[in-house]
Amino acid sequence: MSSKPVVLVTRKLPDAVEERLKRDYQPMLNADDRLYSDDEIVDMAASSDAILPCHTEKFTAELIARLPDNVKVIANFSVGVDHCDLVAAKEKGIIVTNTPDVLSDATAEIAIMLMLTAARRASEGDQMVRAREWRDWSPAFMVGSQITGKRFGVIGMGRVGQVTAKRARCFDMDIHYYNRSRLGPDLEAGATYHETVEDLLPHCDVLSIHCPATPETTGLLNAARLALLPDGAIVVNTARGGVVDDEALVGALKSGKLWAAGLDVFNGEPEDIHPGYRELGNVFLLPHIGSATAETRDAMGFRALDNLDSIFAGREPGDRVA
Ligand code: 8YV
Repeated sequence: MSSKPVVLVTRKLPDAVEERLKRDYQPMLNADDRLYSDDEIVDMAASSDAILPCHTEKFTAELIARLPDNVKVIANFSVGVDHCDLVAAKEKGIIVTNTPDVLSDATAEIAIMLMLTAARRASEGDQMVRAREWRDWSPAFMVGSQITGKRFGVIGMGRVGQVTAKRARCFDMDIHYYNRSRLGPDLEAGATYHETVEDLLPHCDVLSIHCPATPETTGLLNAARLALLPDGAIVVNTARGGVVDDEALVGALKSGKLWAAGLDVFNGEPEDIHPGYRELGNVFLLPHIGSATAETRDAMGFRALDNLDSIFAGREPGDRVA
């Protein structure tokens, strides 16, 4: 019987996922959950048939070129694949997969939470109570912006965008969206399609970003586009920081053009995010936890393993992206 494939697992994964890995593969686990350097990845890859990474490991063209030929697969534990140079992987004959679908509900929960926290001044309120600065109450105290019945705009109506729009409908919100292609009537579910981002923006009391980070979407939400939003709009980002021009967003939050923003993802995360965000009261900030629920983490791991199982059984994986 041939020996089980060796899988380099770059981060600590949920127990149930690691159990399945131990049952079906020879995993190289990262019990301490330490961030590996490129050199360490290359060293450990010398004896690996596959790598199971997270978005924390950047598979640049340079790193991919350094991987030994025995590495046949990069089975990501993530839906986003902007941390992988897919062209370089394809050229080297490495199969790349991701984990779509399974994190849509969890990410939609965070997007709705960010919308509400931004609208209702949760950062300021929480800070005030913790700092013992809450001294009074009046009808004018901590007045927020109500979202019920307002317009909810989505850039990128893929799986996460669709679930988030569905949840927003519970607040009687009117859904508008931009997507590279228009959805069929079933998936659109009454939402209004706009052919360009510029057409969409004037219709967004809340704008929620759900498109992938690609060269085309880098800096998409820039000063010119922010100016097209209605005054007092709210921006929510659970996709990738790269879609936003930080200087422009900070400027719009400072000037009062925007009411607030709720952000889970950042350029330069985790440590090197735009300093303006930390100083503003009208932003609610989270540390990239869109998919961080126990249920979803298990499902992401199992989905990555389903892809590996298919590949090592000689079948096409369900979620191949390169
Ligand atoms: C994950 C994400 O936590 O899957 C993605 O693309 O952004 C996150 O929800 C992370 O990427 C896991 O590697």
